[in-house]
Amino acid sequence: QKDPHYKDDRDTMVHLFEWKFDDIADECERFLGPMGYGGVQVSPINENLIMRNRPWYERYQPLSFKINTRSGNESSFASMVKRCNAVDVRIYVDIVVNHMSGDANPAVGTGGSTANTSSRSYPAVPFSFADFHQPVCSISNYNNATEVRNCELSGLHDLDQSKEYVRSKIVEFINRIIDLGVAGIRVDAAKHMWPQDLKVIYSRLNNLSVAHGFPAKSRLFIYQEVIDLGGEAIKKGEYTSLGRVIEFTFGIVLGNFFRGNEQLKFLKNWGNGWGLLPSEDALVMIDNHDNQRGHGAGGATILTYKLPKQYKMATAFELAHPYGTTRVMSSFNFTDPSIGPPADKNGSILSPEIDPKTGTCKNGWICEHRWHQIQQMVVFRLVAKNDPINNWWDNDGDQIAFSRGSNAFIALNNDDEDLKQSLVTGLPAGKYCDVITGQVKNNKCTGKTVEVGKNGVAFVDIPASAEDGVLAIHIGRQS
Ligand code: QV4
Ligand code: CA
Repeated sequence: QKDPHYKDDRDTMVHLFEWKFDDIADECERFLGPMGYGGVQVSPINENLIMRNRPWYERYQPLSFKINTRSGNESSFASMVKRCNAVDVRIYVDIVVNHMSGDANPAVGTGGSTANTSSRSYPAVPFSFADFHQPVCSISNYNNATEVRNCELSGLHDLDQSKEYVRSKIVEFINRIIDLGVAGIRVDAAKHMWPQDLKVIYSRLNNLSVAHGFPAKSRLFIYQEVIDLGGEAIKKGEYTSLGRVIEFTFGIVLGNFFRGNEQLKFLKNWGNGWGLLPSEDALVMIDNHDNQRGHGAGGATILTYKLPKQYKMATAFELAHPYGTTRVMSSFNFTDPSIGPPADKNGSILSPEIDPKTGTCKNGWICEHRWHQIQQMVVFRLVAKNDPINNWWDNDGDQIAFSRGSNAFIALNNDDEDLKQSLVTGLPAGKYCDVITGQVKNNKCTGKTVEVGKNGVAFVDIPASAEDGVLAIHIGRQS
């Protein structure tokens, strides 16, 4: 349950936050598949409460398990999963099963279902009063594990997963999407559910669909949202026997580093230790849909697309480092942290428009996953394979470099001084194209060419004023 089931030697998933299913399918075929991405996390797919002004977070207030949201319906979902699997890109669904909606009157869903929220009546499932934790209480003390799991998170009506009927409805929903060909789930608010209840639910899930191309007896990839920065009653380690856990410390610490608050040289032993989970238990990112806008944990240290140079450096480090299963965020532009995705007057989500020249997105979509530097680091990661970090170098300050075995080499400069150094790259002798400043086009490198000598040494030059403080070369891009 910790294996993302990437096809062949693919790597890294992207969260296409709030994208429509048809657009995701197109993106799998025209970009993610060809580029080497391993999978896509999609926003919650089951029917949610329609809220005034359509904030993004309405999708975390379920009204039923019907697949019907602003991203599409069950048939467009099924077709997306098929089309993405066909180009070797896996689909992961964000599952919201800790709770249903908060109070709303009237409560009408994206699939037309209604609910009487104050009496906990959700006829489209159906759930009723007895399926929710009682007595009703709200979470305020995170030092009390029972309160965190049995009370309401921000007024969201809290399902009781110890009840057989509740379990059966959750299992039925997840099994339905397994049979449609998904490879995994993000378990929203896992911290707010008892591990023993989740264990029972997970144990009843079907194997992945052989009809959709998964090897026999493959188990669903499970990664759980348990925010544990230390100091609370609930520990991330309580969930690692069940699946992976999203390691929130990762992006917070790296955000702090690449904002310049810590010297990069201290990243030499980054990974296990550092208060991070063991690598094989962790799913990591620089930012997510919550903490990029001040929800969840992390606050102002989180780096986002809004600080592009530092963000790309932190992402390059994430993808170059062997720790964890990596996820890349793909956002829409916002200033108001509540605002939903780009939409028309009727609230229908707009498709991202892609600039044919640059391959970047327009009309409100940021598409970090298409940024040249990020997309190229995804390739770097799959070329690096499982090779260890070798040839670590630092200037005793904010300049670092390391190789991944003899497949790939990266240098980062977060210093006020230029980086101009002969460094051991670990790579075979030859001419390499720096994938950050350019690419190989018609057999020519459009960016910096790096010459590695017979001894594996190359001259590395990253000016302090460079647009990107990164240089990255690997055996897949020689010129
Ligand atoms: C408000 C008040 C409450 C009051 C309630 C009563 O704040 O005090 O009890 O009204 O009516 C929205 C609003 C929130 C509102 C709530 C109910 O922001 O103010 O409560 O709706 O109407 C997302 C957003 C939340 C949003 C929620 C539901 O982040 O702001 O709440 O969706 O729309 C913790 C958890 C972690 C969680 C994180 C944000 O441990 O699990 O907080 N992260 C996940 C998701 C996240 C999502 C949820 C959980 C809930 O990643 O996106 O919350 O599904 O760290
Ligand atoms: Ca709960």
